[in-house]
Amino acid sequence: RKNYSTKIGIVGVPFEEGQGKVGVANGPEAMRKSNLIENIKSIHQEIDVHDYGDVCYTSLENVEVPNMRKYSDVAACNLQVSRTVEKILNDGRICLTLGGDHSIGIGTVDGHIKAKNEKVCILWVDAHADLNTNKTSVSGNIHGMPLAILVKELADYWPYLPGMDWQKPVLPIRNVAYIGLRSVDSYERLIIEQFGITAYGMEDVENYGIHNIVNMALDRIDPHRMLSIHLSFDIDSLDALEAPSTGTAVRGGLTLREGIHLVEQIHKTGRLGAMDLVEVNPSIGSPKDVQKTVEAAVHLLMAACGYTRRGLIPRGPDGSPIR
Ligand code: 4U7
Ligand code: MN
Ligand code: MN
Ligand code: MN
Repeated sequence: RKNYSTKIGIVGVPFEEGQGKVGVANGPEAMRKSNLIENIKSIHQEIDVHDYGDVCYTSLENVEVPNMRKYSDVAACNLQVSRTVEKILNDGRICLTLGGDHSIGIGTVDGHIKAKNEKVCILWVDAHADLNTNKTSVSGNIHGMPLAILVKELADYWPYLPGMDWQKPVLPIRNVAYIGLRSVDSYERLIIEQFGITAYGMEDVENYGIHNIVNMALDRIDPHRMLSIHLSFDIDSLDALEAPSTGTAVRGGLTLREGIHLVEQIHKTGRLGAMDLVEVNPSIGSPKDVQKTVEAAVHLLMAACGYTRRGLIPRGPDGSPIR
């Protein structure tokens, strides 16, 4: 039986130390100022949305790991992210996390895995694979590493990560699928091939269409249709024309229509557990660029809550449509 939860929890993570550009920490504020909460409330009457505010953290002692910039901030912030996501899910809500850069995916996925006793699959919608370790990364930016930190199969490729003992790499790589890839580093590609990770790039979207790609991804990562779905949506999966205000824009990406369709389709499974909307940077581009990008993000988040482009069907007290 499908469970279209009407209980939503929102948390902001104003965090930008996972990459080098200033401004992505203001993503949550930009989405809230664009009336995110009010828009979600207006989807239908039964929606019950609670805003848990922004995650705060205090950086502990300054630990360092080679080629991981701002490591101690990332470790400290993600502990709080994980705890908050776990709590929101345990409150019986779908958890929407507003980033922030994509390094916060470490905490959101970890919290989801803890709340659902590992019964989780991951849909990573991104232009990039975010699968570097500190040994393969050319940038040292941790927003390019979250999946490599989370998956079980890559645990041996990491040195000891101090201050991250709360995070166990228990995620099976077969429960992860990518959609939207078009900028993959050579060591990331090697890992994808070696482990046979389900990975659909833009050429696959062109060949099969977004609807089939989503079904193909779910067939692979959740064949029995019983796992809680974690949708980690990097706004740079969208074409740079539709989401220009992001730190690592890549042209030739998903249209907003394809992005919205994907999220609507995941909502319709009734198994969406948590969604991240990351990498919106209001300091990049013109005011029009920022507005475009933030509006795209808000629409994607609304689709996760059941907003459809067909419009609202008025329903009576028993939930049946009034004609
Ligand atoms: B994002 C990159 F080298 N792979 O590791 C890296 F191309 O969260 C980019 O997907 C990472 O935006 C992009 O720095 C991380 C680079
Ligand atoms: Mn990413
Ligand atoms: Mn990306
Ligand atoms: Mn990025």
